[in-house]
Amino acid sequence: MSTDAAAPALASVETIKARSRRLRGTLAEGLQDPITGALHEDDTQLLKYHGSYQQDDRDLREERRLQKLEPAYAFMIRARLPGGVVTPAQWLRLDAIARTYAERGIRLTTRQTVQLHGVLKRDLKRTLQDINAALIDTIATCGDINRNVTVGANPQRSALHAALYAQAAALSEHLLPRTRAYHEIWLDEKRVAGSGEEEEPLYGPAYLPRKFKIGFAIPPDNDVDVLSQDLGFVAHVETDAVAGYTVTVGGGMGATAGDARTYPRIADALGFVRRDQVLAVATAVITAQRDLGDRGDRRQARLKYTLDRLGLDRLRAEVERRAGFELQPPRPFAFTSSGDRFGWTQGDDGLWHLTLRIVAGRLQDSAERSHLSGLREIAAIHPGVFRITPNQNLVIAGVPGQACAAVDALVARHQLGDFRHASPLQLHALACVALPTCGLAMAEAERYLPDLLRQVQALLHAHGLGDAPLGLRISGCPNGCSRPYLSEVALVGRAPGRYDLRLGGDHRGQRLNVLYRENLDEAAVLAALDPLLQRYAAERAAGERFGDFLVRAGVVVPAVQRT
Ligand code: SRM
Ligand code: SF4
Repeated sequence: MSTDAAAPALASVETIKARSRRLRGTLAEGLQDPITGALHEDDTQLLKYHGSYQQDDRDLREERRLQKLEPAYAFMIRARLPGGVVTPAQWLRLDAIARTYAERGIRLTTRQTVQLHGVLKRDLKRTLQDINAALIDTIATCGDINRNVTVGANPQRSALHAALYAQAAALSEHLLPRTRAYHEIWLDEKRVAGSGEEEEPLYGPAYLPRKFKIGFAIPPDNDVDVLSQDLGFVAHVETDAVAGYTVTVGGGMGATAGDARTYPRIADALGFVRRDQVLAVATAVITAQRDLGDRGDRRQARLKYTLDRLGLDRLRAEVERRAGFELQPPRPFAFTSSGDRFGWTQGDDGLWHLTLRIVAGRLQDSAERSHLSGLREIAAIHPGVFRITPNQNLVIAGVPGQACAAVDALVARHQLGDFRHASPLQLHALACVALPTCGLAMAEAERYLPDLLRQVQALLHAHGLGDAPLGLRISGCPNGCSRPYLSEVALVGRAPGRYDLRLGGDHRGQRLNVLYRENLDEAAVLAALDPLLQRYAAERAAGERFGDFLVRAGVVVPAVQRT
């Protein structure tokens, strides 16, 4: 057998990356083609590394097909905002850009950043230029590369948050690709000799085998769902300063329907590092995954599968060899919640922080509410920053005591204060974007969330559980963008109007839920929940959460729990 025949087949995306002249492809040419609203097929893969996806409006797909028109192509843009921090000046620019070029306002994501949807090809370059003019870029927010780095956003320990944010921002910079493709294509930087051949010392010419995600958690809060990240840093605090981090590896949510080789996975603790070792250990984990990850099968390419193939000890040895130091044993940590704290909190810096509930992260002006207008007015008077949470919510962070009343008045006027009336179920629910923009959606999620919550809330009321905290997450497909596999109750889309019902996650992000019933419509979901809620109301222990009760009562048997 020849060596070639024995080598694993390279996924076609690998070939596209390797031949792309460091992510350039023919993107610049394709942008100028006025005949189509789309880009060349290979370039749509490369575009992701520049922070954008080509999509089409799925509500219009069939109608346009019948009219023999090309799909209604438009682009989603994702910003790079480590830790979700945006200044008021930047917010005002993003708001103006969204109103000028995008549809459906601003979307806060589960990775603490903003997405714009519906940008037309002819406006794509100008939109990216305007975003960069706000001193925000979109580099590496998508694609097989390190993505937006998340940081716990709960505000009560502001000094600590500042330290972690600085560390995460530095790491995000350190992990950027070195190609100048982004600057040439979107920002008109001049091509120079060597353009297209830049060294990529960290990533190499074909970048990573698959996407890569990093999060920093500040116990006891686990709002970043740190155990769902490829690489996690759990902060250990001694005398009010970060002494170092327990490093976790191999988390991931994505699964493919019908492919049992794919699964959500909770990360394992790899070891403990000091603060000054973060860059080195991250580089070592990423290069290990670069060299040892599966490039022949994209469904097996995430770090979680590399880890399961190698085993934790071998991966640790690889990481230590590459980092040039030994990791200390992991230290114990405990989380109490993966949700946000709503309302005003005073930080240890004496300033005030207001966390607003933004349903499914969608900020829009409509007949009922004026979210964008309200945030514009707040940005105009706000001396602090905005902080997006990994639960799709928004913190107005760093408000001096004397300015709180003015912020409150604007929040009330523009109905940004839903959190004051919402039930725990409504406050903490997450939904991914799904239809009409997501090309992978099998069912509704964001658009269905309010309706679904009304139905489940009615069921809770019927059992006297109206105020019971219940974590519910819904995704339009098994990829799990709302991290549904960590939720007490999850709906995972399988087909229009049909969902797998999963139960028994905890509310701390430390236990995966379990498939309870497959492919249910709404009536069947509610019918399945009804007797379980009835039992919960009658049999729960004081303070016991629904997910924990289901496990204790033996309704579901969880596979893994990390404590
Ligand atoms: Fe995601 C793909 C939206 C967080 C797992 N995700 C997509 C795409 C880009 C669809 C596509 O590939 O064509 C979705 C675009 C929809 C749209 O119209 O905007 C999409 N993902 C989102 C967002 C916007 C969901 C949200 O409602 O907030 C989140 C944006 C994050 C960001 O700002 O960077 C988002 N995606 C996540 C998360 C949660 C997280 O990272 O904390 C996950 C699970 C964690 C993980 O990665 O394991 C996630 N998205 C996926 C996957 C499955 C990956 C896998 O290993 O199998 C895909 C599909 C893929 O990569 O092939 C995907
Ligand atoms: Fe799209 Fe599926 Fe992610 Fe939802 S979970 S945004 S449907 S890829």
